[in-house]
Amino acid sequence: MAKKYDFLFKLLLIGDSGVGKTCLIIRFAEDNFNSTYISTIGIDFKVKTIEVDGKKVKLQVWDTAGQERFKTITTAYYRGAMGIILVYDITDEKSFENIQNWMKSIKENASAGVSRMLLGNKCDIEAKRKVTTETGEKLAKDHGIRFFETSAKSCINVEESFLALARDILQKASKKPGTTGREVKITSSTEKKSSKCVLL
Ligand SMILES: Nc1nc2c(ncn2[C@@H]2O[C@H](COP(=O)(O)OP(=O)(O)OP(=O)(O)O)[C@@H](O)[C@H]2O)c(=O)[nH]1
Ligand SMILES: *[C@@H]1O[C@H](CO)[C@@H](O)[C@H](O)[C@H]1NC(C)=O
Ligand SMILES: *[C@@H]1O[C@H](CO)[C@@H](O)[C@H](O)[C@H]1NC(C)=O
Ligand SMILES: [Mg+2]
Repeated sequence: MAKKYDFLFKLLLIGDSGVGKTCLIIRFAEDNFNSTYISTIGIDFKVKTIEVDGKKVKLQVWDTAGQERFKTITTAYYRGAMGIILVYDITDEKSFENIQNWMKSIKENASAGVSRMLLGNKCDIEAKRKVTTETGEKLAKDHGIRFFETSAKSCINVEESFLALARDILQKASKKPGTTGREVKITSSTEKKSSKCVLL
């Protein structure tokens, strides 16, 4: 009987509509990309088990709709999140400016001590870049959080960023036992090994 996972972490992605939250989650969980844009309605989630420092960590990744009309539904999910990933689009200045509003939402609705991370997505379209890497880095530094530029399409820093956030949460959990979602499940089922990024 093998342990299925050692820890269960709930993560949440937020950010303006169209920045690529759903695509990042699909790239991470299924290693796939489809450029057909289907805007998320309300909330959805995917799971993936990864290995962090020798521990099996099951990530339950919640995908929120960026559209304003879903704000009431989506903010209700902030409280249960151990990690919140703020996403903007490097080709869309407005989505970057709005990060401060998403930060405010976290402050109002998430648990104190939630781990945050900032992602500048769509870094594959350098020609249309509006937000410099330095600008993104500076904002993250001001908030004392991690920063990555990612591409769900070209598979850049997707797995790396999720892993980094999971590691931060794991380290917090080890320091304060009993305060996060440690769960040990004894089952005999085996899970599919995570695939490496495949460009389609
Ligand atoms: N070039 C490029 N396009 C991307 C990338 N990620 C997402 N897109 C495109 O951006 C559009 C929006 O992506 P979604 O993942 O649906 O955006 P979202 O943030 O989930 O949007 P909402 O669900 O409305 O909040 C789609 O047409 C994607 O194909 C990327 O890394 N590079
Ligand atoms: C992409 O998604 C759309 C909508 O779900 C679907 O019709 C299309 O076949 C998909 N494309 C590929 C290449 O899978
Ligand atoms: C989020 O915070 C705002 C401001 O404090 C509050 O009005 C709203 O009810 C909160 N939403 C949830 C779902 O708790
Ligand atoms: Mg979406």
